[in-house]
Amino acid sequence: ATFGIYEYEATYESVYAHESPDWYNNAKYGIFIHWGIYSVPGWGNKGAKEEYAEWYWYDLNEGPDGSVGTFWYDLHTYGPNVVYDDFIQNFTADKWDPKEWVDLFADAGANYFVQVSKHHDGYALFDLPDTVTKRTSVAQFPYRNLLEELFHAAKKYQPQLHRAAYFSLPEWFSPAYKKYGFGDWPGGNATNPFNNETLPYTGFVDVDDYITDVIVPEMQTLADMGTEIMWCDIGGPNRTTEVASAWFNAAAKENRQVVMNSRCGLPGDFDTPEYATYGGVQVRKWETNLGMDPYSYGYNRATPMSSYMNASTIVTSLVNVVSKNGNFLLDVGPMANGTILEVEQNHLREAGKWIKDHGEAIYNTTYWFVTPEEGDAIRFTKTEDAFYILALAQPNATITLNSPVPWVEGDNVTVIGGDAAGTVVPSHKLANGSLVLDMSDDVINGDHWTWAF
Ligand code: FUL
Repeated sequence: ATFGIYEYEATYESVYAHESPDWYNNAKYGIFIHWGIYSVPGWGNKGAKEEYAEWYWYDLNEGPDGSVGTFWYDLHTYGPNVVYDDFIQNFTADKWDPKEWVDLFADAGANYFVQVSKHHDGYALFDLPDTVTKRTSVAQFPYRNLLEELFHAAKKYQPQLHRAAYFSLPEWFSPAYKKYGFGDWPGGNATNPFNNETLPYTGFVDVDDYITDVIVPEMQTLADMGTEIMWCDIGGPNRTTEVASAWFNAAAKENRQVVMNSRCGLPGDFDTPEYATYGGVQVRKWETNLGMDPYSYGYNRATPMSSYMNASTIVTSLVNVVSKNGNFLLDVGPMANGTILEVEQNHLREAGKWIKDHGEAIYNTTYWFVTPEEGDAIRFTKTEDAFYILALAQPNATITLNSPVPWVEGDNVTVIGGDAAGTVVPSHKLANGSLVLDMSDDVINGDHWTWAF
């Protein structure tokens, strides 16, 4: 018999039938990158109200009474004559080496990255026809196709390292978006917030319809550039059924599998809790996303270096998320010149050593149907041949597992990773079915952050 490729149709039901592919389910760990004009001022208030630094333009437009204080910060730092779009010329990328970035992602143990290709400020980091927008890093500073350069550099690590783009459907201040504006999004007001002077937009072009003439061609361009995840943001008005069905079909013909998140205006293939995780296993695939900065994706100069997520938290967060069927998408906020903070690089590399050393218990695993009680510092993963026990804190002389585990008399429990790798751990079941593991000092002291068996 011959089997044809399933052809997706431009309907909700058909696109909903698509599922996250194995490469994505198995990848577990990705690096998110928020880099754009907002990286130039790079600031979100710490104190009164913390804010994502990539929301600078929005917060600035909230004016003197805004909840974040960006208006005042901006006025004191740049004076009344500088407006958001003036930052474009300082978006230089002059120290940027995309090869260094992908080396870092590979050292971190990540299997994919998601680069912001266009955030809510409407500044695209890839090339688009003049009829769609001139608000791009190709038509303006730094006059480079940043997304393409990064995708190209990542070829060094293919097929391991998958390449993807984040894409905001709404653009706060695009005049064309205004008619679709919803909630309290300001939409279409390019005014100097200090004197209310109306300013020319930088690069938005006149189009008949924002969705048809801007969003659809932009998403298609990302698909053509080979994004493996359509990592949309915000959703809202869209023509995603058309774009996604054509994209799924085209990718399948090239023997590629692609995946779409839950923010393209449709349910998509996986959920995207933000700075949050679930308490237990979610059968539907999910991916948490959060910054190494405690509350910003974009670079925030107000964040003390000591607040960035350290290697131990990276590792334990990854283990926790993976045990519940999630992926971990961890964000870095590069500076406008294209450098990633040393503190972020160091912590990513340090965590990467542990992650690779214990990769057997992380990558290509799936979840066990129970998550131990919260507070119980134990997590499980499994493959077809093995069951993994991960202790999120240094074990005592014995570990008693009160959750059901697939252990039968004679099964071997051995240490994965660390100095005691390969050590067999004596194990027995109690009358009530709990599994007991006896830890030697070598095992207890043989690892750090998370102990894997
Ligand atoms: C949110 C955005 O508003 C944030 O700035 C960030 O991009 C996050 C991943 O998604 O909805």
